[in-house]
Formats: sequence, structure tokens, C-alpha cells
Amino acid sequence: MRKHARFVVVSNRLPVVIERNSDGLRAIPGSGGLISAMTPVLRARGGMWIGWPGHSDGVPEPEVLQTLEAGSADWGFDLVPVFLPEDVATGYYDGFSNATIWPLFHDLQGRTVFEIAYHKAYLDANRMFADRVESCTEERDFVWVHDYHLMDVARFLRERGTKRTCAFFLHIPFPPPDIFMKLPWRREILEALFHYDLLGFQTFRDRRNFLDCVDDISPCSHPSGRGNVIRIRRENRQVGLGVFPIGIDAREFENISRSASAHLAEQSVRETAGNRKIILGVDRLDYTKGIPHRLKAFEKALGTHPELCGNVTFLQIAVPSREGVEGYLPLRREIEQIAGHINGRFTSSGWVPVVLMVRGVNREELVAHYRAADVAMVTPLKDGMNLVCKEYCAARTDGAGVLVLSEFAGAAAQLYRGAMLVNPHDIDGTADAIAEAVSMPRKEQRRRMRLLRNTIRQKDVYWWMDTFIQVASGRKASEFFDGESLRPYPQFLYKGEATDVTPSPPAGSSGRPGSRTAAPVRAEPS
Ligand code: ADQ
Repeated sequence: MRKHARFVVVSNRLPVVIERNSDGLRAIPGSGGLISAMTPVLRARGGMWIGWPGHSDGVPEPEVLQTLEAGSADWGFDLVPVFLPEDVATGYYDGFSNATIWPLFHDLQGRTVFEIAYHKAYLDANRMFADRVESCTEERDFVWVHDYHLMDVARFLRERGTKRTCAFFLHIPFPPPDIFMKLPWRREILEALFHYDLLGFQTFRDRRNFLDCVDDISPCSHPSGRGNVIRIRRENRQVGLGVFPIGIDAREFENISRSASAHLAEQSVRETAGNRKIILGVDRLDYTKGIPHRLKAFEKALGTHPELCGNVTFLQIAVPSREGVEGYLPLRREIEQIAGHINGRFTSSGWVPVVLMVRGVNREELVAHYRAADVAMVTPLKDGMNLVCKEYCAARTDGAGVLVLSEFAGAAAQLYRGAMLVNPHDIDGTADAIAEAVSMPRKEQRRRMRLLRNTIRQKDVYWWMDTFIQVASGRKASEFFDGESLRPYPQFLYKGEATDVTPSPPAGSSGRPGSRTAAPVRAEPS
């Protein structure tokens, strides 16, 4: 019998990709927001990660298992696969998760597919996840289920009579009732979520939307309490509803940023841009990230602010994702076409305005680009949080750089004081913001960056996990990790500088010049 209760992460994908090279199969790190957030903690402290290893591509299950065992030994925590039959995987992942829930929860109803077969596959897959959780964990373990792919796992666990503490975190936004109510399985999904002990949201707005939906469907559930964590009663169960904005491992980004190799790589990025000012976009290639809108705003800025021509390079790094899901390949073509159009219109001798890199980059390259960028454009149409904006600021150990941030990113609720907020649908307003950001005086950059960096350091990924685990389990997070604290280093802040700790939403920021500085906004209870 194990001495300690175990910390168990359950997510759609394992944090690794199985790759074949000349030596055989091996597990290499995957990419994405959840992986970026959770792997540093599990690597430092151990635990278990249960997830789907991805489409099999003909690799037999025993070989996958063997590769994951070797990966577990290397990584310092257990990688436990959930094998899904191909038809279930397609309907669950490409179908219900990414063609139904993902677009709907990002307010993009036009892209949403409602298909009963997808929902059936989703339930089948969630049942298989629940089976694996039940067989690999004990009652005293703490099970933390992640994201919209797995909303029904607790329901299936409870149906089997298990009582494990089981908490859920939604990484994406929760939509308002007028959008959520369009889902044919709306009641079933809300009921399923009530089988968790705690539901975590990125922002107060998401939790408010969830409560409004619950209220529309079954007005008898009365929430109690106020602040970051409230409770709601459903039949004989009490469920916590909390707001936990996800953070990053800020210290790790700082350390990479301070390394000699990052300085060298930064120089080479600058040279690629002809030592001009750099505006940077870094995203998964996803229609929610607003890349076409951003490029159009840049084109507008070149047209209306001629001083930018020849002096600024727009560098967009986009890592392909979900290529099996409808809509993703046309997006890539659309972006290439807009970039080509801008370059055709504005290129002059020795200057190409847009450089597009359609690939993933490693951590060091990423940090080098962050360091080299005078302006980071993080302008999703809607985003649960967005980690890129936090990574950019953490990497700016020189205290300079300007963050242009969509008011529809969850991160805006935390970072509105230091960022320039824009409405990505407002192409003219965003174009003006680009011109303002490029010419922002150093002193103002530093003032804003200090606010941003303090928030990001204080509310980092360790704070996020620690708070979530304590609220969900009623136990100190260290109890799951041999008495060790989650954070592998002491909390670090700039001494004697103001910190920005209140997660308040940016109320009605228009993105027009003059509305982008610290506006007095209504603070959410905390
Ligand atoms: P994502 O939609 O994946 O995450 P995001 O938060 O921006 O979005 O995280 C993307 C991660 O991938 C970042 O760590 C970034 O560095 C990395 N990345 C992006 N493009 C890359 C590239 N070209 N090369 C290498 N790395 C790249 C979901 C939600 C978000 C939420 C996170 C975490 O949609 O709203 O912030 O989960 O909760």
C-alpha cells in the first residue's frame, strides 16, 4: 500500500507524442497550453498522468505501453494511456470536442456541428477514461480532470460508486446562456458537471455564464458564499465553483531568457528582420486566435501610418494543430494568402513586411523571439486565458516590450493594467494600437511591463495548482508530494514595487486610443 495519496492528472492527451525514429519508438514532449502549465510541476514532484496517446498510426498497443514506461522513467511521473478505438476517437475528439464544444464555447456558432453520433462517441470515450481512472487509482487519491473533452468522467465514476475526490478545470471559456442553450445536450452536460467536487473556471465571467446557464435550466440550485470560491447544492451533493486563472512557470522563462544562448538566438532573430522593429504573433494555428484579423490590422496600420513602412517586420509563428478537424486547413491557406497579399502590396527593396513561420519552435527559440519582439500581438477572438502573453512578459527580463492584448482573452482580466487592450474585431482600432505600441517611449514600456511581470510572477502555475488542489481536496498540496511544496523555488517578486493582484475584468474597453490605459473598472469580489 502506498504511503501517500497520489496526485492524478486526467486529460484528453498525454503530455507526450510517440514518435518513430531510426532507433525505434520514443516519447517526446507534446505542445499546448495544458502541457506547458502542468509538466513542470509533475516533473518536479511526481504523480500520474492519464490520457489518450493519440491516433495509433498502426503502432501496436504493447509497443506504445513499453515506450510510455520508458518515458515515465525519464520524466519522473507515470504516463498511463487510455486506448480508444479509432472510430470512437474520431467522433469524440475531431467530432464532439473540436467540432461542437470548442467552436460553441468560443461563441462561434457558425462553425459548430451538432451531430448525435459525435455525442455518442464522446460519452463512450468518457466512459473509457472513467474505467482507466477507476482501475489505476485508489479512493484517497486526488483526481484532477482537465477540460472540455472530459466533462462526463466524474458522472461515470460516480455511477460505479467511486467516491474519489474528483475536480475539474475548464481551460476554455464557458459561453453565455443564449449560446449554450443551442446545444441539444445542454441539460445532460450541466448535470454531468455537477458530479465533480469542484469546478474551476479561468475568469469570473466564465463562472457567471455557467451560473446563468444553470439558472435557466434548473433555477432551484442556490449558490452560497462569495469571492473566488462559492458553493452550489444539487440534490444531496455540494459542488464548489471557483475562479483560478492559470499561470506559467515564470521563473523558467526568466532563466532561459537570461542565458547566453538566448541572447545569441535573439540576435539572429533581429538579423532576420533586418534589425527593424519586430511585431510578434505566436499561436496554435486555430481560428479562435484571430490571426487573419491581426494581419488585416497590420495591413491597415501600414496604410494609415506610413512611418511604419520599411521600419517594422511582422513575424507570425503558427504551429499547425488539429489538421484532421474541418476548418483548420483552410485557415492556414487564408493566413498564407493574407500574408502574401500584404507582402505583394508593401514589399520594397530590402524589406518584406510579413514573415510567416508555420511550425512549432522549441522553448529556447520561443524565448529568443519574445526577447527580440518590440511588440507582442496576442489578439484572440476569444480565449480561456492565453499563456503566450504571460510567456512574453516573463521572458522580458530587460523590462521592455509592449503587450497588445485582446480584451476577449481571459488574461485581460489580470493584465489590463499593463497591456494595451484591443477589440480584435475592430481592425481600425487595432491598427492604431499597433502604431502606438511601436512608438511607445521606453519609460512607459517599463512602467507597464513591471505591472505585468509582477502579476505573472505572483500568480504563476504553482500558485494556480496549489490554490486549486487546496480548495478541491481540503488538504495542503504538499500532502500529495512527500511533504514537499509544489514550488521548486521561493516565491519571487520585485522588491518594493507595486503588485497587481486583483483579478478584475476590463469593463467595456473599446480598443480606441485613450481607452487602453488603466481604466477604473468594477472589481469582482475576491
Ligand atoms: P491553447 O489554446 O493551446 O490552450 P495558449 O494558452 O495560448 O493556448 O497556449 C499555447 C501554448 O503553446 C503556449 O505555451 C505557447 O508557447 C505554445 N505555442 C504556441 N504556438 C507555438 C509555436 N509556434 N511553437 C511552439 N510553441 C507554441 C488552452 C486554452 C487557453 C489556455 C490554455 C491553458 O485555449 O485559453 O490559456 O489552454 O489553460
